[in-house]
Amino acid sequence: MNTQEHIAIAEQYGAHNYHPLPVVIQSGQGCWVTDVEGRRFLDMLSAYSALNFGYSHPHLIDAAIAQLKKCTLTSRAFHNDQLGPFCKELCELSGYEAVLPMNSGAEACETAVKTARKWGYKVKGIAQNQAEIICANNNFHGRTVTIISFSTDAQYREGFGPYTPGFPLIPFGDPAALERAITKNTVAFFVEPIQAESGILVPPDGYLAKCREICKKHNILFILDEIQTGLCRTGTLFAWQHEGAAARPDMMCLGKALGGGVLPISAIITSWDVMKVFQPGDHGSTFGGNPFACAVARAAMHLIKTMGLAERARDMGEYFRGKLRAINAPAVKEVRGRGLLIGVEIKDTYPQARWFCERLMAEGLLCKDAHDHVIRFAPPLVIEKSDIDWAIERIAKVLPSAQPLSADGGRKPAMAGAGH
Ligand code: IF1
Repeated sequence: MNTQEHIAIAEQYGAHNYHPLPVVIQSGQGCWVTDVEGRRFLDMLSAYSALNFGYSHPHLIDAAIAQLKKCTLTSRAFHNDQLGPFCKELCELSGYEAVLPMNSGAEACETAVKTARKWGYKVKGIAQNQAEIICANNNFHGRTVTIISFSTDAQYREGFGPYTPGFPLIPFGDPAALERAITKNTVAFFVEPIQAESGILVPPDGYLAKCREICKKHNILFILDEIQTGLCRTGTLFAWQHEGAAARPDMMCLGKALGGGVLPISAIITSWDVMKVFQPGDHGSTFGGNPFACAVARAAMHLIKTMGLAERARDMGEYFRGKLRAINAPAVKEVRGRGLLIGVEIKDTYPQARWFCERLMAEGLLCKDAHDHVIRFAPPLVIEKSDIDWAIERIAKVLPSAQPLSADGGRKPAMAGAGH
């Protein structure tokens, strides 16, 4: 089947909850993919930071195949020989004490919410059903009903009510707003260290450390969603580490790259003081902690420890941002980001980011808009300098080719569902 035929059957039989670029990927190696027509593309999205190790990394594929042949699933009704080592290695890597494994990122965030609420009732002594978890405007933590209940994005919420109560919202990047929002019922502040979906928004220096200090002072949990930013993406193992130990959260949500881009596995990690709130039967998942995912995650953690990925992401990110800034196209408002999580914001007098992504695709480079006006570049962390140079040649051709929109029309309306 060719590209059009693949797209046609996906459209006919699959729900229309995405609006993908019209490329049908068949295989991938490192940072490069090949489509069903045999064309090659440089991937600068990495499945939204899940493919930090690139496609088909031999160490991950070998670990996956070995475990696949042994045992894939036991459920938590029994022990399996991968779960314990996985939890231990994740604790050693992160410096935390206890792990609760799940599957998707959204499930990890749900687990964080449940944990914080239970901690509030059992440890802090908050009155039943009164717990509040403060979240930030423009957050993105996933798609479940509870999580979209605290989204501020109309498209993610509309038509999915009634919503879960208990999530006051404050502006991102403003510690004073956090302190003002805290009440006697507050159990946690839950936030992304960099808001990726909202356009790679990096908070002011010192923001996370200040938030941690406020949380400590008021005895509330400081919880970071490192699902997209974690595991070396931003140039440190976790994004909060840019601010040092002063920003260390009480709990983190991890996902995406934890499964090496091979399969879904997520987790919350925290202290025993918090994790102790769970008793057998309180929470769980059929596939959570399965030996297949744990074995692959262990291989992914081994790569993190041995490949120098964080330094790579930092150096390549700096190099890439420098080259992007040097392009100096009139359409560009700002180039920002940390490590290899990079956003190029387009001025609103120019076409939307999708327009650029389509043209970059025609040049052999795959990337994705974040909201309407930001081109997101987040390549696998194994990317080579020569790949970045190759990309920059294409980007330097496409960015300046955009013409300003006519004064009367302003920005053209997005295509339906253009965000995804
Ligand atoms: C989609 C965005 C990225 C996440 C953070 C939790 C989750 C995500 C910080 C949930 C997931 C993905 C999901 C995907 C698009 C994508 C995304 F644009 F929507 F925001 F990456 F930027 N926390 N992000 O980024 O993890 O349940 O998906 O495993 O929903 O379309 P998940």
